[in-house]
Amino acid sequence: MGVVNVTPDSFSDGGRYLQAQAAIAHGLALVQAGAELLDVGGESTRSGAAAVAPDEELRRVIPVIEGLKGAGVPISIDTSKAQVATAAVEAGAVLVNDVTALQGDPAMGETVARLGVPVCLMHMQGTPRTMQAQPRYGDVVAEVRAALAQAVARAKAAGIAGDRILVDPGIGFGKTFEHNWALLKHLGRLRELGAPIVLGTSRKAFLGAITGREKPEDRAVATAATVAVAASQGTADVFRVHDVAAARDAVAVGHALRTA
Ligand code: PMM
Repeated sequence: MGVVNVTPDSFSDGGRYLQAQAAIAHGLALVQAGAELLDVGGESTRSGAAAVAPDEELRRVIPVIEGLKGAGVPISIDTSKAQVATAAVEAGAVLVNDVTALQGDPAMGETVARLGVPVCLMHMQGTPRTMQAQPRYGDVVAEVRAALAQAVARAKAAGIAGDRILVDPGIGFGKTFEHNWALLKHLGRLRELGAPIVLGTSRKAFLGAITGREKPEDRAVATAATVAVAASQGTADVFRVHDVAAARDAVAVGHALRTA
């Protein structure tokens, strides 16, 4: 899954048209690099990030989804708003990636059920604004698994079919660096949930901490290492990454090791 962020901090100035064109070109380049799915998002979920109004989020993502729907790969919409999910699916998206696991918008569960598309339920402790203040767990793996089990139950109660649900441990979302490593090491314990697992380690701060690489764009090799490890363990089904070519090679390495 290649990441296409349409946020002001991802693409420098220029008009909205230029911004959409840049995002579309970037998405096409990710497909060229081997992405099998593109995740389009218009709201930054970075720690401390402010919320974006629905109208603004729509203005950012819809032209990009329309521009990418002929790219030959399915499009995912990274949003926690039912209104944005609806418009995105009408524009051509076929998966809703909700980092709040249906808790950000009370209408999201029923909306996804009505749209009939699959949904990725990600774990987060707190909200993007507060999540890194003091993440706390007794047993992080058990607690994330339990919270995701509840999220799956919530999704089913809203009418979403069980075979349309994916789960994600939410690396970096209300977790210390140690929590992230523990989740990566024991990711296989999420298999008990019976849902495909999405993993988003790409360029995140816990990789900067061990490599000394301060700039996120310098963390592609470290990201690929996490992808190779999870692929060798067979513990993730979808890798959400910015650097697709490196991640593909890492998947190939992990898979070869797993099947040797
Ligand atoms: N991470 C980010 C945004 N969306 N969605 C899922 N399912 N999993 C993630 O780990 C995830 C996500 C933050 O990363 P970005 O700001 O670099 O896109």
